[in-house]
Amino acid sequence: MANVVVVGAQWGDEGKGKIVDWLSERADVVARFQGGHNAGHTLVIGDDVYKLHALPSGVVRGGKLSVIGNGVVLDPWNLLKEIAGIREQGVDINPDNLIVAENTPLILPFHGELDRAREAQNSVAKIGTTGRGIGPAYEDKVGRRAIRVADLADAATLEKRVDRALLHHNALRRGLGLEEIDRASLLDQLAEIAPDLLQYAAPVWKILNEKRKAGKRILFEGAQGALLDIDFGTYPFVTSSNVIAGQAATGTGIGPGSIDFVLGIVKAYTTRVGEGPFPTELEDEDGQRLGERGHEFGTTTGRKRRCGWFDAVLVRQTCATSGVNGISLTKLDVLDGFETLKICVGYELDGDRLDYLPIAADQQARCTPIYEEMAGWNESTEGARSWADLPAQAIKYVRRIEELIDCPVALVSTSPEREDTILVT
Ligand code: 2SA
Ligand code: MG
Repeated sequence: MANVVVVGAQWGDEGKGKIVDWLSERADVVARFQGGHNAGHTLVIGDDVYKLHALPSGVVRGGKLSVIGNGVVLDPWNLLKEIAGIREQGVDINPDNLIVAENTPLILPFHGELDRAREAQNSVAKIGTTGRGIGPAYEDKVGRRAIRVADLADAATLEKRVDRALLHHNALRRGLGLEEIDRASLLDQLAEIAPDLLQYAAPVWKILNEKRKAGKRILFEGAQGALLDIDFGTYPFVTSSNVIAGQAATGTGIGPGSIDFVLGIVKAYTTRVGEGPFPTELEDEDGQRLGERGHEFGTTTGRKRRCGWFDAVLVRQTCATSGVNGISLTKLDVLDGFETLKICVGYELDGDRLDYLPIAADQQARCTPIYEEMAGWNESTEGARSWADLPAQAIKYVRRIEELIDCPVALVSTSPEREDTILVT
């Protein structure tokens, strides 16, 4: 398999970090193609724990090229801080092993301020964002007033870009009761950071196409999950980027035909952070137990995640919109010891049975899950490395999921340790 795209197939936090790290060993290039530092990927390598937000997971492995693609929105201060922190852990990061697309839009301090002001304002506007300025930065990209990496190289261009952005943002800020942006100070801040960031700037589309032609293997590392996709997610309770696999092409500048395999990462139950519909959410002891056993707190904001049963309807849907060729099922061990497990196999809406989640918000709210029950298992599956290590009921659970989502299971992950992975052949 040459070029692989890894996407979250639920609402994020499916355990992509571990799988990406596992796959990155076999890749020459690891590229991010959407999102920003709202992502949080935890990598456990031996005794070392790395928490990455904007950096691709490949950075912690030597000999790989890490790429931040144009589909990402990038906070330069945050990136440089993250690089410094990872360097302190003994990892070498330099312009030879990290490149940033020149056409990547920047997240500036006023984007975060706007994001947080809106969230604080009233319940109509609240999405439950990470407060990192992701949404406002993408708004500026689409509104053609973003400041992009390459703009930092020329003072005159930068001033023009800043003026264009301020025209829009100062008007907005007046409405929200925020102070106007200090133009001179912003320009100073940008001038100060420019050389540090520009050393990583590169024509990513060109380099990736050259790598591809030279037969190098590219791993595209998705962040968040397909149900947070701006088009196909539970809008408006979504993130502001396309998260699904097609974005790997537009978010880096390679053709869709260069993608050989799409791997969907799927947690053996369901979680979500922030507001929005969640049909199989459990507000009882079972939900509590999933959260505790699964350590369901966000890597990025530390927020407690909402937990619920596995929703096969939603995963079948996200496997379709991302063209998933195989899934990696993670955190199976969290289900150890449950007497009964439930899987959502359809929804009931106004007396009808649906096999997909409708788009209309009022209909989503009225959908009630139709569950299939399965007996659980008492044995521990933690650390299992082969099918033979799994109890029969756990195998049944995995096989049933495979059937229901209409997509084969390629990997099963049974602990955060990278070696605790079952390769399904
Ligand atoms: P934003 O800040 O505009 O992107 O927030 C909009 C919604 O998107 C949700 N969101 C997330 N939900 C789960 N995990 C996220 N990041 C993971 C982490 C990383 C991952 O561990 O922190 O799995 O890739 C993430 N990022 C955004 C957010 O809760 C809002 O509902
Ligand atoms: Mg996460």
